[in-house]
Amino acid sequence: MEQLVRTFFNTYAHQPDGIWAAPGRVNLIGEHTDYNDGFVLPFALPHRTMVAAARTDEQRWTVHSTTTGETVTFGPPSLDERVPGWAAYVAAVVWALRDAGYTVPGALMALSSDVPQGAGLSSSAALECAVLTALNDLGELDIPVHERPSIAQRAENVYVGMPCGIMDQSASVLCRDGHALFMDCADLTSEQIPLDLTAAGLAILVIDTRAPHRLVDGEYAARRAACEKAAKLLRLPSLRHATLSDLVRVGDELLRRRARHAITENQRVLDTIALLGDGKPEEIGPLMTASHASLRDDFEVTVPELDTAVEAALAAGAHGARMTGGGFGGCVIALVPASATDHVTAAVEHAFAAAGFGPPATFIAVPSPGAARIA
Ligand code: GAF
Repeated sequence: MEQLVRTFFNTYAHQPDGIWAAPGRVNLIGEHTDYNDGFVLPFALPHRTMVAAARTDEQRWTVHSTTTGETVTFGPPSLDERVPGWAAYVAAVVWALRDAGYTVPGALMALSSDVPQGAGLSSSAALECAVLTALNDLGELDIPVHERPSIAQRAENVYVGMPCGIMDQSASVLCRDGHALFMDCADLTSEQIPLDLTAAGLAILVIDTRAPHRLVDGEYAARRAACEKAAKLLRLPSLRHATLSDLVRVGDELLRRRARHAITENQRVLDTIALLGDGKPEEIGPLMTASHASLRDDFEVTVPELDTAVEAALAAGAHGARMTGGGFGGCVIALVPASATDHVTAAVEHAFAAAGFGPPATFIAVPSPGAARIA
């Protein structure tokens, strides 16, 4: 934080009005369900994007990235003239706020982040939600908290052009310390689910495969389109309303598998919630592993690095393991006995070396708070 304030001062020659932060996330279960009006269960990571910001009287926004060292200035962002690169996410939020009818204050901003980028841990949503929270406070916009994820999602869908669902922005805004966020993406209602893994002698080990995202945008959009096509075929508003017995009416084998993932994954989220409610967190492991198998076989969004990490973690004693996030690279989460963390980590590292993959990065995920002003 001190470093960020120093950078802000060196860039703009005065102090920021405050510092805001918003986290990345892992998703415990409920993958590729958000845009099907389904259920998700993410929790926020301690990794976050911080924004030091000061209000100005002009309709201009200047933003400095401590990652790239660049400073970018833009006027009111328009869809015809996009701001390029990382600053597009900042411009996107300003655009979406203005589009939603808010009078957005001009601002000077400096950003820093420890959310790994391109790892499927929602670094884009962390950036969007940190900027949105800062602008809300600087401009005293009083945006109801439950409306903020949709504005950030619209920024990404329309301005950036990524057709993501609502999960990541919801996690970044709404998550609470020590809890996972159970959300129904059909009506956007949510419930905070206590997740005290330490008390249960468990840990969620995050394994960042560092596999480069392959074709992620096009493939993500293709999965979303396939789900929408399957729902349309079934004459349903979304796959949320489909059941396994409907699948015989989907003639196309590929669409059938895509739909089957969305249907079975929703049930796995509900089963996970039930087990957590019964105080049996270690028993969610098989549901996580089944989720991974479905994402691998039916939804086809895994890559060999993700499958290898899951298999190695399970073989080394994890209760369950699955890819988390959009897939095509990124991270695996493994539910492990806390005492077995080092053993599972070593086993995954060994399997990666044997397969000729570069070394993975690992850390323990601790359920952390959502977006807020921190100074
Ligand atoms: C990405 C998207 F941004 C989310 O909306 C969600 O669809 C996820 O992939 C898959 O569950 O993180």
